[in-house]
Amino acid sequence: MLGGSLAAASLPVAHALIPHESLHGGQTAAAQDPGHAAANGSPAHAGAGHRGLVGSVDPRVNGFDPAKIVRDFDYGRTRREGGRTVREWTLVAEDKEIEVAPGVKYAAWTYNGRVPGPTLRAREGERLRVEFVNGSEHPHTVHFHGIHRAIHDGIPGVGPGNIEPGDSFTYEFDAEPFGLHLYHCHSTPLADHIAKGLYGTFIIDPAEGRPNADELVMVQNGFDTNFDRENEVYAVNTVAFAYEQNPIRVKRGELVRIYLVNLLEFDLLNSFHIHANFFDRYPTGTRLEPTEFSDTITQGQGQRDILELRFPYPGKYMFHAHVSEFAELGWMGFFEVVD
Ligand SMILES: [Cu+2]
Repeated sequence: MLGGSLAAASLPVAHALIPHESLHGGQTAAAQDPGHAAANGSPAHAGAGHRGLVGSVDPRVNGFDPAKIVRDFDYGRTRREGGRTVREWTLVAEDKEIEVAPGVKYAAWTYNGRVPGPTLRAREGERLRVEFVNGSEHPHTVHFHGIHRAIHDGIPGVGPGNIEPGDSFTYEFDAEPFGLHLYHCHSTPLADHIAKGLYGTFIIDPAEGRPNADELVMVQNGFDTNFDRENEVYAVNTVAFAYEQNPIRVKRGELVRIYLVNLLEFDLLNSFHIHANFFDRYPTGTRLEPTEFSDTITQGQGQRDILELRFPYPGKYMFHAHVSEFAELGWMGFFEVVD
């Protein structure tokens, strides 16, 4: 009873330690006044007082919902060819304005109308075909991480190179190695083509599979809303504070597997910290044995890890970037652990 009331009391305290006045105050000060923001060092801190939670991002406006993206795996279409499974997807590049925090619009470039793009999921050893259709106003590619031939590497100047607006190309390769990978546009300037939103998670399951779990995809990203090559908004799965407003519900005692990918541009490092718990870490997901048991990990750009954990107690548990500035600017959320 005492423990329960202490735990309950600690939540608002922990919450208050993470100020988020700037984004919740509506349009970021930085977006409207870059000079002022720069003078204050930490852009969106400038100007806005704590006005509390103002609105939320309507998923219908964006056409995608972080609450769904977190458990949305795209297995594509399969067929058998020569005794082998061939898995196919279509990715369409599309220019699209999205809302990354309440009132903060961003002129994104997307795969299939969403940021991050669909989480493509295959099994080790399959043949994969990805038809890329460029419906954007700009040349783009799709560069997959994995092992494949140069002409299917999706970079300018090799193989088909840049795919021009209106053109298409089908990338084809085998699903190897198993693990947690990513795909992104590789046109230049590279940082811009990635930061605009052309990226997604690419999972190759080991042939023997992994133990059953409640599986979650978390793509750490950010948005440079005033074109100063720094991010003003940070998130997992694009919408700042999405999982603070709408916590991720998980079951007590159940194995939770997080596919954590860092697709942040302009900042060298990102990090993930879970409160009141620890996880097993599988770097790049390419081995079946964890290498670390921790509550905080750091990832460079393009780095990713599979994290596995169970929550022993019910309640609300925070997770966030342990880069505190990122947490304050949107990269934080909660797990709601239920019986
Ligand atoms: Cu591009």
